[in-house]
Amino acid sequence: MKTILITGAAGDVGTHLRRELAKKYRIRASDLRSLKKIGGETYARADVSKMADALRITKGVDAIVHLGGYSVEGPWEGILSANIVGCYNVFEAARRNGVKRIIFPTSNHAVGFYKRSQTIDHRVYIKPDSRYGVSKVFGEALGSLYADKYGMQFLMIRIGNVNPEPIDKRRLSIWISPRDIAQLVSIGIDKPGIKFEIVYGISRNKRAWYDNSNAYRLGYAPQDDAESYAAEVLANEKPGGNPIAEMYQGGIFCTVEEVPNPAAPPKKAKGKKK
Ligand code: 15L
Repeated sequence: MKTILITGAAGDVGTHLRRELAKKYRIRASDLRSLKKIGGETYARADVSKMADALRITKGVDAIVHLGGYSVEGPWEGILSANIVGCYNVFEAARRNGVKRIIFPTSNHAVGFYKRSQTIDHRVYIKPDSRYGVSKVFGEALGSLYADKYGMQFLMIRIGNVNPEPIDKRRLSIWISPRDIAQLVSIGIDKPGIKFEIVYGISRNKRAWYDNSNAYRLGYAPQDDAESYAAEVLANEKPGGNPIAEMYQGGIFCTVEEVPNPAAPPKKAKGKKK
């Protein structure tokens, strides 16, 4: 049985994956936070923004699923240390420890500024919609470097939204069920011959904005389709959303005002002309 390290294991996606993959792999679950163990997994507390921690937790594993870091937009300092320094430390620690396989859950937000009217595949130029999206692009680029230079093997999964059910109209296009994401991650761990591949982490959604043929080529056979929930989801959808968010695939991450942006200059007070 292979031993796999899951970083960021206490988060939603990590918890779904640990439950789905508990019987298939020996899991080392790592996080800054404590977590409730599932099955026979072991727990390793770590802050991957520290190289010493990254070196310790990556030792002796067959593959790494690197989920650790911010999973939404956040202040630059946090994104820099958790997602950029953390990602570098994990990939570099893996290299030094001789771990060849890395599954990197990147995000739809790496390409969030494509319009919803477009269908994009894994070869499009990146269009990040946030600092978070940029950090995912960094992970994709670093993986590409480590694959070409050091012969490491990467499956980059641009995840839509992992949830037991799709939660709104946008997610009808990008939803992925826990069992489908577990299947994609298993392909990343076990499929021979992977060098560097980008796929989209979505179920077989009728309303998908992605041409996911690269995932299908690697053997992905999703079992779920968000369409089964469409009637209920659309009945609950409130009309009159933000037009920018509605236009782009990344939704609200594409707007300036509605995502907190601590880096933005303070607004000037209105109406006080001298
Ligand atoms: C993501 O990348 C996030 O990790 C997740 O929390 C959701 O925001 C998701 O994208 C989404 O776009 O729905």
